[in-house]
Amino acid sequence: MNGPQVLIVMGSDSDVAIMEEAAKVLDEFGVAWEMRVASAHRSPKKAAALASGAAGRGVKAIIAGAGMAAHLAGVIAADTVLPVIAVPIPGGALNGVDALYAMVQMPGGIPVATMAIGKAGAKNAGLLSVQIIALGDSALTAKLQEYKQTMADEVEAKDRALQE
Ligand code: RP5
Repeated sequence: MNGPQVLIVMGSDSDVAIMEEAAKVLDEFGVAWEMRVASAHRSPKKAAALASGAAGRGVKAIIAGAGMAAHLAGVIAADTVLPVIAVPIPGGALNGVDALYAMVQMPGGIPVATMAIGKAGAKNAGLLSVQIIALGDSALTAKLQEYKQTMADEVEAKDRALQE
């Protein structure tokens, strides 16, 4: 199947600048993705249709980013058995804390893996979806190991530079 392995959904096009951090990571690992806008509040039928149709299209994980009263990840999780990863978007009066609480406080039975607020969260959502796909892909697992080693090498280089 040549379709996307990761579906990135966001509540508004105003979320793109944050959510593209997830797409960058997926590009780095050669994982195909698709980015869509669908709102839990403004277009709930579209959000549900994207969720229920994802598995049949070969999608392995869904990343959902939203701000304010961020119900999108939960709404997506209600309509799929695929893993759903949530990214709280900063902004508004509470600067993402509202979205974090809405996403992380899912009732028992509907899990959503909630990341940090903002760009770090979007980047980690990309990485977590790569890790999920890598469970059945040894080449991707090797790339993840290389990625971690590169991070460790960078820290080591910085530490060495401080000793000079
Ligand atoms: C949420 O409301 C979106 O995810 C976005 O973060 C926030 C504001 O949306 P816009 O008014 O910019 O479209 O649904």
